[in-house]
Amino acid sequence: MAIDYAKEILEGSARAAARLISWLEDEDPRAYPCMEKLHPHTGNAYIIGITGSPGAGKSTLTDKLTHLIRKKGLSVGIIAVDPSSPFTGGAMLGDRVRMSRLSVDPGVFIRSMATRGFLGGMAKATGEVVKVLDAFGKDVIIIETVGVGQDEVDIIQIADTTCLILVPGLGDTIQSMKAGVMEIADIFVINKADRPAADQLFAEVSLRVEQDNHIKPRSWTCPVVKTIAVEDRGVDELWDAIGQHRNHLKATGEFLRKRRERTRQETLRMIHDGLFRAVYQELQTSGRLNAIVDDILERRRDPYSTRRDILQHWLSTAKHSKEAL
Ligand SMILES: Nc1nc2c(ncn2[C@@H]2O[C@H](COP(=O)(O)OP(=O)(O)O)[C@@H](O)[C@H]2O)c(=O)[nH]1
Ligand SMILES: [Mg+2]
Repeated sequence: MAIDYAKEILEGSARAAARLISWLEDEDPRAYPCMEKLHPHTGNAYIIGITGSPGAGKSTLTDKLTHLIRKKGLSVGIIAVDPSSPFTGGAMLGDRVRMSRLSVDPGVFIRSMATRGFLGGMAKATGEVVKVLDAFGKDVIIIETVGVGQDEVDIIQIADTTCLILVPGLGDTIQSMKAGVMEIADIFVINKADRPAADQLFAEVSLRVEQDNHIKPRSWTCPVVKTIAVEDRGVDELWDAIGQHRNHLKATGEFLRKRRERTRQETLRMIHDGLFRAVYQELQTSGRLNAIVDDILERRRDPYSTRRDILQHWLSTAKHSKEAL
């Protein structure tokens, strides 16, 4: 009998959720029958992205925000993605300590993920984990990630509302900010507002938002919120801003449009992955791959007609490869 984590998760088992997530991270094929069963129970959670430089206060803010959301009677799932500490676990340990009070609350599920550099990518794994927590019944899911590379931009695109955390004096001046980073933000947060340079950064960011709106008018004007995460200040305002953005998305139809686009991308990616895996397996098991590479390397063949031949061959034998799908 296959282990039915889906059933256990729907019955409220955090242990089963954790196990299924490990399978997903390892791309263990046993995860997929469970995910099929969970799919009808997904789509209800609201997804918040918290991004910014290391040390900006993302974990502290996530912790405080989570306490606030819990007080409103909603449950929370937290996914901490930290590509800067792939194997050491240093930053993740820090996050765990910071969120220690939360970890004893059954209404909160915390998962740290480190990049492993596998083919599937972090964004894919994070998207799957979001679905598990969604089906598990979490009302709000917070993804904390360092906002640097493309992988992180992809991760943050999973979120309905993205908060970019900026800090005075961390080199987070508006000039140094890449256009792409500005564009992914729905809400700007100036954290560590206890620092003297906070007002200046606040003014800079506000001006930049105004200018950007002028150049390229958007139906949503990004609010700029000041917080002092360590003192639990400004967190109410942040939660209000998130609520306003959510209302805006729903009222304009943008919410559904974004989710539809995400589903479309995901469906195409899954077809892509599935086909690739099937063809790759066939090449591996038949032992043809090395010979093909030698042929191309020694100019006996070219990669273009080779691709066509491989796909044609695979299609003609596809019925034998059915189990690979
Ligand atoms: N002064 C001050 N320090 C803060 C504030 N928020 C967080 N910190 C501190 O900044 C450091 C990094 O915070 P952390 O939440 O781990 O940042 P992350 O790397 O973005 O997750 C910690 O030592 C926090 O105590 C704040 O509002 N003011
Ligand atoms: Mg952190």
